[in-house]
Amino acid sequence: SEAKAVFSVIGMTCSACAGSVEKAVKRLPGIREAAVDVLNNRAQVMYYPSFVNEETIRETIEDVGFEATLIK
Ligand code: 9UX
Repeated sequence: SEAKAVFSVIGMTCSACAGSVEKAVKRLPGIREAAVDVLNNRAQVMYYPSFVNEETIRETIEDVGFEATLIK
């Protein structure tokens, strides 16, 4: 089954920032889709909980250089 997580992502100032977050998240195992909205500071991720969890996704966003908080 599939789950959805929404993160607040602070510090993205351009669409290339959003692109690097999307790319990093999509490289994780168990990700179905990642969509990053730079204007609203949001990242929405559809994932398979058997393979990856919200904290791993959150830490991956932080590793790219942005502050990420799970909001949903
Ligand atoms: Mo360009 Mo966005 O260096 O922070 S990727 S501004």
